[in-house]
Amino acid sequence: MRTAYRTCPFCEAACGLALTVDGDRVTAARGDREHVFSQGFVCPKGAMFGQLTHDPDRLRQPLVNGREASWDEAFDAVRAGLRPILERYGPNALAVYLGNPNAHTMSGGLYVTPLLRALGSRNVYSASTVDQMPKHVSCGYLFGNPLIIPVPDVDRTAFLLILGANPWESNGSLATAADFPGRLKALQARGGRFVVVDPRRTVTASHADEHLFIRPGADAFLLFGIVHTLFAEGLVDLGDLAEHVTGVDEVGALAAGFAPEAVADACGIPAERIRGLARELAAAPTAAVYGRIGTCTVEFGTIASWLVDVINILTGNLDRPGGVMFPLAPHLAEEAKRGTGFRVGRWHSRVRNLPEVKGELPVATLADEIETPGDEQVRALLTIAGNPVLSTPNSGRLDRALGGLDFMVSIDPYLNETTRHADVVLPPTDAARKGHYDFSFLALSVRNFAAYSPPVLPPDPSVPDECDILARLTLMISGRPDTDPAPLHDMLLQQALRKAPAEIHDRITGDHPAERLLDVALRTGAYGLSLQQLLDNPHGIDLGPLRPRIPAVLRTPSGTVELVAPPLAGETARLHAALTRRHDDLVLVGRRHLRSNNSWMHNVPALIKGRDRCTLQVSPADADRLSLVDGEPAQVTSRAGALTVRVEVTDRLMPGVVSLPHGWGHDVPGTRLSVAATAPGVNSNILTDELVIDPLSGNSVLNGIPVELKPA
Ligand SMILES: Nc1nc2c(c(=O)[nH]1)N[C@H]1C(S)=C(S)[C@@H](COP(=O)(O)OP(=O)(O)OC[C@H]3O[C@@H](n4cnc5c(=O)[nH]c(N)nc54)[C@H](O)[C@@H]3O)O[C@H]1N2
Ligand SMILES: Nc1nc2c(c(=O)[nH]1)N[C@H]1C(S)=C(S)[C@@H](COP(=O)(O)OP(=O)(O)OC[C@H]3O[C@@H](n4cnc5c(=O)[nH]c(N)nc54)[C@H](O)[C@@H]3O)O[C@H]1N2
Ligand code: SF4
Ligand SMILES: [Mo]
Repeated sequence: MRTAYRTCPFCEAACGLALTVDGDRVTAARGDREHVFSQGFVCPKGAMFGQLTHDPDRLRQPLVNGREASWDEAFDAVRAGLRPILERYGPNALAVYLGNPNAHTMSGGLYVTPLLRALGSRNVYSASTVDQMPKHVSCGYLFGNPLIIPVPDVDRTAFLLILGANPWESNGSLATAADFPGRLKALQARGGRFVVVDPRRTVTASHADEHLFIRPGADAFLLFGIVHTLFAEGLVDLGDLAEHVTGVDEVGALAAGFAPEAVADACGIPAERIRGLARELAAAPTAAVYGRIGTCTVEFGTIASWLVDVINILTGNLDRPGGVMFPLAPHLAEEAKRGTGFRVGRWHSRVRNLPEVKGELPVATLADEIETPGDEQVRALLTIAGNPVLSTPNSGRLDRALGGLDFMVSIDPYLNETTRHADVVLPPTDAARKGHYDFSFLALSVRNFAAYSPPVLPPDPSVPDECDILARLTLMISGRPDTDPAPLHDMLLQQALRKAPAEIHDRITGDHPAERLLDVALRTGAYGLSLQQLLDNPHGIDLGPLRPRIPAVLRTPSGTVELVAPPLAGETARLHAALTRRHDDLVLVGRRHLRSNNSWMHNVPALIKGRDRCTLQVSPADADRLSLVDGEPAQVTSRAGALTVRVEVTDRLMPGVVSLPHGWGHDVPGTRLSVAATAPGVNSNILTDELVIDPLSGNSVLNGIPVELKPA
């Protein structure tokens, strides 16, 4: 028995785990008390690291047409399936869907981009357009690069306004903060305050100093009401930031039509309270506004995400301690250079003419591209670490569309609702046999730190590493011999070294291709670290609190924070017109539970035991009005679909709003999820509508879905 230390790969919090390893099994997982960032924090999902690793339902061999096959047979089948389609119809006939865990694996960080380059398809889709794409777009316009995203400095702020996020259960997103609950408690203990805006009284809201219900989809109105007040009451004060910001007067002009009185009814929040929030944000010694899923997955998601930072800027809180700041990850270099700015629409989707954003198209239109005949029709699909049949809007339609593909291949450890459609499933090794470095989340962390975890268990000779799987596919797609992934590994290393100073070339170390690429990035990164230093520090290396980075971080053409890009001004006019829309009687929002992670952790007994969590939460007022009884089934109908689910009456919901979690619905035939099937729940995305999107980002609308409800 030994103890091994490893970063938890399951959510964005990046907690350090201390794993007990007995032979080739991980028998226990607890929080690593010495970890520089998480200091022993662990949640129930991280504690199940061993159970997830050794889940008997995990695939350990590829499946070809549903039967177990050798890896050579499986790659032969992929070649035989893809080659005729690519030769006859070209690269756009093969679509790729990238799921959330790609942000949590080194293969996702290092090997997906080369694969997409080799393929050259315009049909690239990902979970980003059911998640955070509005934030990328708003930051792209403001700062010139969609990956430059400021995070709330929770450890030093005096006032935190949280909109549409429930970090007590999610542990945060686009803000890596292990033990988010502890950090919020510490904020209160040092005399600070935090306010939550959410149509549901979440666990986070119940710990907050104040909770405000808001009508789903209305955050952009609320935030404009705050901006209006800042201007009307002379509270705009950019402080040291002033010389680096352009467009302040233009924002004031855009806000003119959104006085608190004008937006109050649309938000369901009194005008005086909106004004009060503006005054508190302006008066606080430091303040941060933070918005997440509830502000992104709505029709005006980009405007809301933008206004979050507009307020941070107008109150002088961008890039200062206690406000919102830009992390500096150890694999990235700090260099001041003029940017070319951010643009979208380098190509458009074929059927709905939706613009490309960050190299991808909205997943809300994937079914259109598969179903609609034509030259450029999508005929084949590659999914990597994704379950779009449960996670994307109108998933009933997508489920049917996948059944009509000519060929589908999935890289995934589970035979689930999506991969059951695949002709070939390629299962990667489990997390215990992978090294781990957070390329995505160290760039979003509320404190700068570095951590690398080498594999905890030795490689399993019968299961290739995910980097090898992706390398072989990349070679195959380039029409090169693909039985050995090494030529691609070598090519990527040479590419990385070409940009690195000559003196580090002979110093690169690493047992694995991904480790060597990481070593190059660390040595050329901001802190001049090396792989060996990270290996020598299994509890991580603390790199200190966030530091101001403006102007070096900016990549706009002007070199300033550009407050009002033309697309945002245009969208503001559309938002203003929506002020007078009639409210829907009843709308659906989602929710997350501490023991669940999107769609793929319901096969661990300890995570699903206890009472049914996939219930439709309804307020007492709505239950009365609609004759719904707690514990009884109700039928829910939307434009896209209908389902029957058990009702849970709770005063945590704002009247007029009902809530159902996503990621459930494990009762379809053809999967291998024996535990999940015992408590399948229902798929909330049967109800969400693929036809409504946030036009600036292409993000799906997953909250505020109009529904009808009746006893079943
Ligand atoms: N209605 C509604 N829908 C939502 C949301 C919502 O709030 N409401 N949230 C959205 C959000 S934020 C997200 S991120 C998406 C998630 O959407 P997806 O990424 O499509 O779904 P996941 O459930 O995360 O599925 C992850 C898949 O990766 C597999 N997997 C796990 N680990 C690995 C690995 O190491 N390698 C590989 N290759 N595969 C692996 C799992 O088996 C699973 O099939 O869902 C979105 N959908
Ligand atoms: N336990 C657990 N942790 C997770 C995940 C998980 O599935 N389970 N998923 C991970 C992923 S991929 C992500 S992206 C993050 C997401 O992290 P969060 O954004 O913190 O997670 P959610 O619980 O979806 O919080 C969204 C909140 O928005 C509210 N809301 C809905 N509509 C609106 C609206 O219009 N306005 C406002 N103001 N609020 C609204 C909902 O009621 C909900 O409380 O969590 C990550 N962590
Ligand atoms: S909060 Fe996230 S990173 Fe931390 S243990 Fe839980 S799942 Fe893992
Ligand atoms: Mo997400």
